[in-house]
Amino acid sequence: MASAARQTGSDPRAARVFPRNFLWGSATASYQIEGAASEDGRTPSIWDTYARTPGRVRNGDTGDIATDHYHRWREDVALMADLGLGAYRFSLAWTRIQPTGRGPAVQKGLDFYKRLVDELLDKGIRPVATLYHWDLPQELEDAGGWPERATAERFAEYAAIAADALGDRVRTWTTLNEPWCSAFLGYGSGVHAPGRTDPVAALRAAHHLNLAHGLAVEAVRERAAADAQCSVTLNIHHVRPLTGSEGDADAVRRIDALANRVFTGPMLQGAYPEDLLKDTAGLTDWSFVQDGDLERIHRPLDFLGVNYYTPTVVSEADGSGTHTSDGHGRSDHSPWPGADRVAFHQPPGDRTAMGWAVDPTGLYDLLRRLSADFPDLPLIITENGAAFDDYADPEGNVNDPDRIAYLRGHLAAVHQAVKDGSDVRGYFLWSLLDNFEWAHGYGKRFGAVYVDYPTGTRIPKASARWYSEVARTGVLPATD
Ligand code: GCO
Repeated sequence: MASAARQTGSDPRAARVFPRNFLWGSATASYQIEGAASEDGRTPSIWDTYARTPGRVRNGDTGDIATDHYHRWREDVALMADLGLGAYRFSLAWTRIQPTGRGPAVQKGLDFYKRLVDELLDKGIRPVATLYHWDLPQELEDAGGWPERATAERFAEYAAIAADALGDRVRTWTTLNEPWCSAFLGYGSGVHAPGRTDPVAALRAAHHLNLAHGLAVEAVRERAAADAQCSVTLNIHHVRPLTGSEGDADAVRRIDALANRVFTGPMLQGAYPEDLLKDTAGLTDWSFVQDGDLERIHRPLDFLGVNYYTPTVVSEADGSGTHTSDGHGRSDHSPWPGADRVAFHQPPGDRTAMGWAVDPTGLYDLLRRLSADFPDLPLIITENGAAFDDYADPEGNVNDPDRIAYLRGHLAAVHQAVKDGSDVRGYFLWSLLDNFEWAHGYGKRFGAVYVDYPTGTRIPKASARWYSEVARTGVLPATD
């Protein structure tokens, strides 16, 4: 916070007023909250399989029950309405809609999302639907998964089904959430489902996710309302060099290519970056990119969704080091194909329960850079937030001053970026509820609302009240 203020020259004692139509929301994802893993025809996704594999997820936790949102959705929408939120970002579970990843839809699955969306609309909350937040149908993984082109084709069919069913109600669509994680953590380091560790498979997966995105945009645009907005959400890494050396600058370039430009290149500019192709030439010739793919991937978008938690610090290395301090989990396999000579460093500053450094200047810099690189593309922060070791006190209150400080600092950075010219249209707090934090299971609490897992009881934390006030007024209050 102090450093954000220093860098941006803003006065933390002044109230900050956000633009009038700024969207205030919260976000979740299907596998992390729904539970009801085998209800109404839902079949396993790669995350069900992964979570049930011993040793993969802390404590053996699975999403079988999660926050039981599949049964408590009405209560959860009421919570959002109480908090005065204007928008809700959620994801559709592919295997609830198409259990095998192919063929006709299951009506009960579609009906669940129709009811949810109707309830949101009834309460004046804008639904923002993500088609894919990492829960690939297991049957499609068994057929080869994202490294195979056919998976992108199946995704386009699923997107068409979803848009046919919900396109009259949902006006804001996101194709993929953080395809970097799907490709490089799922197929490179293996710390996410499906847990494969093959650098070439990771690069192939990245391309087929790009293709899936382009095909899905096409499918949604053909079917949804004429004013429907299409987007993708990327966890753009804000990469900083450890020192001012040339070698460290090159490490930044490499990681920026693998983390960011591998997606923004084809999606927003219609080409893979030359330096990425060169850096990975020892692994693959990229011949899986077929004629016409880049045109299909490069589709006009209405906004770019940006997820930001912490910056990434890198330096040049001799290749003997480890990539494990990149904040993405421990593995003997790197999620950075062709970047063996890069070392990752813990950025300075306070840490969240994830061990991630709290640094709002990273968000400010990232927004400014995106605005410079893509001046005509509006931005929405589709995730930002922090895990802390929250607990309910004997009176049943959950006080989370660290989360309030985190949100305050990051919202100040967003405000400053807007003031300096970035076209940021909204902010979604991750997350509405404590939920299944992937390989960390239920051990990490990101919610504005506390979940008592044994009973499913929801308790809005102090940060939920604080955020509610910001959302209602559009004003980030002065610190004192
Ligand atoms: C993400 C993830 C969320 C995580 C959050 C905290 O999109 O990274 O979508 O599902 O829970 O980022 O790690």
